[in-house]
Amino acid sequence: MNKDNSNSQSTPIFNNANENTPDMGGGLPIIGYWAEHTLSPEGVKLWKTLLHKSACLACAWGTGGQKGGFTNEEGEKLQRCMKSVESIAAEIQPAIPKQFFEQRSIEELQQLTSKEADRLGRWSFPVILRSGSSHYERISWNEIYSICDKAFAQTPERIASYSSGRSSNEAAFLLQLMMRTLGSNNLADCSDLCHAPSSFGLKQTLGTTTSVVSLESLKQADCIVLAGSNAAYNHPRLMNELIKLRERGGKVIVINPMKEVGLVKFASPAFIKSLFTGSDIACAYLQPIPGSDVALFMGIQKALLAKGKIKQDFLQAYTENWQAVISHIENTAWETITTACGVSQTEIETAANIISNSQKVVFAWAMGITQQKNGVDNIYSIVNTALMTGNIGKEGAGVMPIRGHSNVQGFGSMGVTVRLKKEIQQALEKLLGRSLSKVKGYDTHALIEAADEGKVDTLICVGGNLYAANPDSTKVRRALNKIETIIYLATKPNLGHFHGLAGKNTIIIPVFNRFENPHKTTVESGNNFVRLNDEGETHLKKADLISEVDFLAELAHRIHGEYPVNWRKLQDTKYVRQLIAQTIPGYEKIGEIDDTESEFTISGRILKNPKFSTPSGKAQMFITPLPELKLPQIKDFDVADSTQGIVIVLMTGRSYAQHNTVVYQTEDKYRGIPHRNCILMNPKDVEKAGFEQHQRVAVRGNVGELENVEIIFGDVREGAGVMFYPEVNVIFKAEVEERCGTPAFKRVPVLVYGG
Ligand SMILES: Nc1nc2c(c(=O)[nH]1)N[C@H]1C(S)=C(S)[C@@H](COP(=O)(O)OP(=O)(O)OC[C@H]3O[C@@H](n4cnc5c(=O)[nH]c(N)nc54)[C@H](O)[C@@H]3O)O[C@H]1N2
Ligand SMILES: Nc1nc2c(c(=O)[nH]1)N[C@H]1C(S)=C(S)[C@@H](COP(=O)(O)OP(=O)(O)OC[C@H]3O[C@@H](n4cnc5c(=O)[nH]c(N)nc54)[C@H](O)[C@@H]3O)O[C@H]1N2
Ligand code: SF4
Ligand SMILES: [Mo]
Repeated sequence: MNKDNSNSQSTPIFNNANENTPDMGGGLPIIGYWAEHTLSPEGVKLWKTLLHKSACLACAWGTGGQKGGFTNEEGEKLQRCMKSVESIAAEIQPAIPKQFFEQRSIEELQQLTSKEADRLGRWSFPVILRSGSSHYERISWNEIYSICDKAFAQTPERIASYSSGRSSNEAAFLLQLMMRTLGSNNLADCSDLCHAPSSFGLKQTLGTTTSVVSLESLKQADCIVLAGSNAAYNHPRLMNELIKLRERGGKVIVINPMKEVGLVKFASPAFIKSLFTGSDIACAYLQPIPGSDVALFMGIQKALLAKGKIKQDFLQAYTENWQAVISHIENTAWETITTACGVSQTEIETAANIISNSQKVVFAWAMGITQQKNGVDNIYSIVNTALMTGNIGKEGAGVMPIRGHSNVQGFGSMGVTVRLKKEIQQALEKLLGRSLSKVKGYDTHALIEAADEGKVDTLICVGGNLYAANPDSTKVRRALNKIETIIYLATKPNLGHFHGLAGKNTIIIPVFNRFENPHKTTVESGNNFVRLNDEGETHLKKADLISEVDFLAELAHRIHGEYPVNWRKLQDTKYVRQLIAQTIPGYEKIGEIDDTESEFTISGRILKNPKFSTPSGKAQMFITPLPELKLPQIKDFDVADSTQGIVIVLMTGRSYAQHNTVVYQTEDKYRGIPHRNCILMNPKDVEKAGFEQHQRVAVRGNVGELENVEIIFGDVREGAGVMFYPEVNVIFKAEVEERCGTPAFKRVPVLVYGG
């Protein structure tokens, strides 16, 4: 069925949505979900958690904290979305029964899907899988620590950590201090798979690593350019800001090869009118070729140049290298640009006009921009556009990476990164009374490579799912198996605990989550706001859980004794916060937060003036090379020449009801995708290949194949398709952004064929 949503003049039209795609994102199903969960037997626990003074677990938009579970930093109420409920519902599951692991062998556990693994319940006592054993078994804390004593006595370069951004700032700080004191810089983190190109690119250009826009500032914008983000799924409260912006006459430009229904029209439960009729979101919806955003932004710049809309005085006063960037644009022909991005000059000019007619533009982006081989160039091209239009360094404007996990940004701030800030390095060296190791640490990509080469003996994973989050699952499994000891700190089981097994000992340490910790903790939102989480308690009454801070401090004490700090004293998180205040730039106020309970915006992050923390104090502009986007041919996939099929580019990402590698529900309601083993394609491509909707096909990447995949039509541009991770990670080895190791998850060439 062709959908025509053009009842409002400015709303883009749907061309190829399938018969199951609803007319708008959000809407009554969300209320239904809330009601179903909050009125169910688990409802009491759920409400208790929603009202607990702690930040939402799910995404980095950030809600909750000291002002109460539903309030954002601007004091606005009713700021919890259904994704928040979804993540809490998973955490308040009962414990996995005590006998469970005696009855289920690891082979059986390996048959579980992501959803089934998550539904097993909460980890509630520590377990170990020993080499040669077929079952996980309970292990005592004494034995855990004695295995750790040996594991952490290896050469520092052979010890590594991986972390995911759900834990606290305090746990993150301890992790990096423990590792760096040891002499290891191997602090791989999920941000390596995520926004690393944003941090890298922003550092080079503006001398910062995070958003320069606060929520308060966003509320003053009159235009938002939203590139490579499906905020309707992954940052639902941002949708309220887009709705309010449209209501005050502002404009939204969406750049995304896939027309996401919620970015066209979104019904938000926060506004009664919107809930029933839906609110228009995009004024212009540009659908470039996956991986071609640099070309599109260069097109916007070229259109602005042609109209004399470049703010030359601003460039002259506050930036460097602008002349080279401008002459590069002038020397790039329109045809080259439009061929590279697959968007017409007229459409690009429309977007450029909207930008130049606006006073305060915020450029926001997520994974469609970063998970590319040229992710850093993408950031450069966005920053260039913002600078050329004078949209950095004033209120209501700027650049805004939309961060993922609820404390992923805090992990970076605390120094859990392979690109440590100079200021932190100096503060740590002062604390240690010696230099930090100069050996370059492994980011996530390098960690897998090193493990596969037998260069890693010990790995500690603070949350996350290293196995399923990475491309080429078979290789990751093999690589992890070459590590002697892996220690997973986790709240709930995931595929990694059953497939990402160490050669000798795999240990699972069950931890409290954010709203259960026996002490206060803090987290940092993507908008640079630090939240305080109250102590809480767990519903798992007979469980043997430990807090991440307690475990890491005890481990560090055993490794380092009292050097350079009294680690056990740090089990009182107040003292960790004092250390953070002394070490981490912008975090001074955390030293008083226990007394004041005042949450705060990190100093030096929000740019209200065009003064930059670069060596020269000016913003740096970089020439952005056009990406080379060649596609392999059918024969390159090692199939017979006569094979009937089509080569397309997959954008791999999230369905509506999953949180990263954890699947909550199998269908993706807003894209009309009925189950996980589907490929969403443009009907024209399906026809070209001689297939039909709902036909079952094989999808082959460069290292594997998924079979029996159902074709679903969608409004994605020709030549592109969508599939879901973690399942799809089995079939491809990704290209990598060499400057920061981020896999090109959004440009995966595959052959779709009869199988
Ligand atoms: N409910 C929920 N919330 C989440 C998460 C979750 O899994 N579930 N995960 C959290 C995390 S860690 C993250 S990083 C974020 C992820 O949030 P997002 O980045 O919004 O999520 P993705 O599904 O990876 O894809 C984003 C969009 O990029 C588009 N895209 C793909 N390729 C290109 C391209 O070449 N150019 C452009 N312009 N667009 C492209 C896709 O069509 C898709 O709409 O969400 C966070 N919040
Ligand atoms: N193909 C493809 N692959 C991708 C992506 C993509 O778009 N496409 N996106 C990438 C991105 S952006 C990211 S961020 C990564 C995500 O990668 P990860 O962050 O490694 O994975 P998650 O699935 O978020 O990890 C979930 C697990 O964290 C644990 N956990 C939850 N809360 C806590 C807690 O409070 N403490 C502890 N210790 N553990 C906890 C639970 O055991 C849960 O099962 O995946 C990446 N992989
Ligand atoms: S937008 Fe993100 S932080 Fe806010 S309630 Fe929803 S999931 Fe939580
Ligand atoms: Mo992420």
